[in-house]
Amino acid sequence: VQGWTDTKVRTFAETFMFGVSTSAYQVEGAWNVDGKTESIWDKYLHDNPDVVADGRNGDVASDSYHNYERDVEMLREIGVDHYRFSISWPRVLPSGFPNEINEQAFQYYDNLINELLTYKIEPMVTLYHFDLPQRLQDLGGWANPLSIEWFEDYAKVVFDRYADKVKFWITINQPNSICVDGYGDKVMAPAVDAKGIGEYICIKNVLLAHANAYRLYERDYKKKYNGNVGIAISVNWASPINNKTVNAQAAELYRAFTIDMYVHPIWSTYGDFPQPVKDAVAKKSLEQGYPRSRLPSFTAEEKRLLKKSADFLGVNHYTTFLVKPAKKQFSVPSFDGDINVEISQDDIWTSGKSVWLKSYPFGLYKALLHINQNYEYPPIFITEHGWSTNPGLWDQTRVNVLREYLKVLLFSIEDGAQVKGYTVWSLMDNVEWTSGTSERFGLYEVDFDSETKNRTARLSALAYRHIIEERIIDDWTPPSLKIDVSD
Ligand code: GBH
Repeated sequence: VQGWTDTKVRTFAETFMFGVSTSAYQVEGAWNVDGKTESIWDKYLHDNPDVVADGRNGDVASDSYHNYERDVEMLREIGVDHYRFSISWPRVLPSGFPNEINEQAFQYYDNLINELLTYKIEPMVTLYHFDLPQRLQDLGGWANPLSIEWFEDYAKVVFDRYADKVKFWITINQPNSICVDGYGDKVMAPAVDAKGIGEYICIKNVLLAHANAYRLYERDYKKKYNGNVGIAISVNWASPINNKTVNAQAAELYRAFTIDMYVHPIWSTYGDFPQPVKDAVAKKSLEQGYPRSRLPSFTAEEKRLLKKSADFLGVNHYTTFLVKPAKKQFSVPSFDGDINVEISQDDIWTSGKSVWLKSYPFGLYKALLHINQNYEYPPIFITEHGWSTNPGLWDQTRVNVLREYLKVLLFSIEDGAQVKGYTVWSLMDNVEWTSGTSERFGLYEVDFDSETKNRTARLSALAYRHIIEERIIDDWTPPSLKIDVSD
């Protein structure tokens, strides 16, 4: 673009899709209703109630299982083009396998999807958003290479049921959270914490599970239904803390481990993990006495399977980190030790309620530029972007942050980023994993103390509605917090 301060009015195209997102464990509740079995998150938080900041787990959550009509009413109030939600694997396949299909559970998703279609809201379905059936975890979860087949079989059941109605599919949400936080730490279920080993096994299997599901759709559904299948990847930005060469190199390596690790196997011209990641893990592994790299390799066939196994890249972008080489010692072995950097954030950036969440809108531009430069302008969907606050309806900071990032998104699109849509995390307050309900991400506030989990529009819901209607970013303020679906 010419400059960031020109007076040109930039608008989102009519075809640009605006939406909001949720995930099954975080909103559905009904954790053991109608034959649903435990997911790894049910098990983790049932067994360790103390790890949840405010003690509120996903047993009831926002109770969307019993509130789909109200949820769709909220979507109509905002006027979204699409709704991104996820299907709970242990709800529809209680054993984890398709030997037993839970018809009652599917009724819920039938109702939700039909209600969306009635109001011309495009369903965007995530097959896996962190809630593996515990029964499959007992068999090793994503560390077992058979998980690739388990996922394919589950995907087939869901594709069979909804391919005629759902045109946007996301196989897996954020492999880094699943694997680095779940297999190399206790931040996320299943809290395996097999540092330096578990992450990489999991990443390999999750990527192949994605690719297999993509190939399944391509082979058996694409011709007839013409839907799009992608994967959602955490693409936060990372800048050197200052322009010293060592810091620039550290930031580059950090991006290779956090972004390219997942994007490169699918979108690069030769597939496979990024070379700097392969080199770094191999070198450390040998130094540490392992006979081979702790990072497993892909066979030639697996690389072919992965290459171009997505119709679009789902980008989850929240924040930016500042990077420098580490002074401290990390555990040996570990993912952090393999990268060997320290990350921080600038104190002058506006802070969200979550400790890791600070606003640096230009980071979105840099992240999209990075994708374009390295992967030849893939079609992109922003599948998550959002902001956390305390409870309360007057969320002016969220409004400001969404507007600032959307302005930057317009610049990015003007400069060539192939962004087809944008999705706010989240439609409503929900269970923010181990933070419980202490961090609120919703455009709608949820009263978790009320029997019916009442939902009320925040200022940001109205501001977002205005953006969707006008397709521009301005300083509009609503006369009141009243929202009416009929006008
Ligand atoms: C997304 O993750 C998730 O997809 C979504 O379910 C979630 O509700 C939303 O964002 C808001 O968090 O160790 O300090 O980094 C965003 C990435 C990864 C950020 C895990 C928080 C743990 C805290 N998240 N991370 S920290």
